[in-house]
Amino acid sequence: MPQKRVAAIHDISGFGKCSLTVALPIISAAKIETAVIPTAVLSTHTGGFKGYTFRDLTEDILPIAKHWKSENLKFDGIYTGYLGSKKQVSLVKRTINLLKDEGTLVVVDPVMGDHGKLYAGFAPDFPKEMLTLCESAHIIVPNITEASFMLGEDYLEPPYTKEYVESLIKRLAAATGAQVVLTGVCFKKGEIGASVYKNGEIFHYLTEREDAVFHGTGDVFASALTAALLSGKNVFDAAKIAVDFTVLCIKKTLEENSDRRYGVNFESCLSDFMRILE
Ligand code: PXL
Repeated sequence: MPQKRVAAIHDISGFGKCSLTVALPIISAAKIETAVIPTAVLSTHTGGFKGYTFRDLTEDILPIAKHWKSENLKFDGIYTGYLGSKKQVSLVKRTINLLKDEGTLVVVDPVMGDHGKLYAGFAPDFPKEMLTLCESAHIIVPNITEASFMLGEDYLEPPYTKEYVESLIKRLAAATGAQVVLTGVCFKKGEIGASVYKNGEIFHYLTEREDAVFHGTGDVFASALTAALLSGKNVFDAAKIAVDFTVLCIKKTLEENSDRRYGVNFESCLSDFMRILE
């Protein structure tokens, strides 16, 4: 089989293990080529560091895509994550249209917030804009905060009822036309997982939660999901693999007493990830 190729469109946060510094190694570990369109270069991510640098690369997004198009490069997948502005959202929509063909799987992670709050720098009307990018996707990967904000609703604290989670994913699927992999699902204390909606079918996968919140785990999850999908797994199996991998990374990180802003030790878990995909 020819090697698969993904275009990953995210920022580079130089320190703090998220976005491209997580997507590149995880998707590469699945033996998939990962071409990148960096949307910005930051010294660190924006979650808890003060005084970070931010080099905006908005003006480079479309020229990079047009150059790739002129070179006739083909992509099996396009995977988008953190985007810093409404303008970037609109340029990334155009980029997807330029680079995709019938066989291209488009995965949009509408990275905007967590635990009921938008990340630093996002205005309250940003989720509505992100929803329009989700319409370009085959699969979207919001957490509960992003899902509820895109639907114009208040965030609710876990645990959730099945009815609430199923209503969220069904309404997001109807609004976007995409399959939905919802993260941060929890029906009772002590568990964490994901719910998947595809063509009217719903699947929940929950596992034991570690009592810790690390930065970048959403990107670890979505990168693992994208890698598993392009390795031929169906969306239900891919979601299960991504949940297990993310929880394993958190467990491994808890063996050391590290700063939560520094992200997870996913590197130590890549060999397990590769084995699962074989
Ligand atoms: O992990 C999501 C993410 C990605 N990139 C940047 C961020 C964040 C979350 O805060 O700040 C720059």
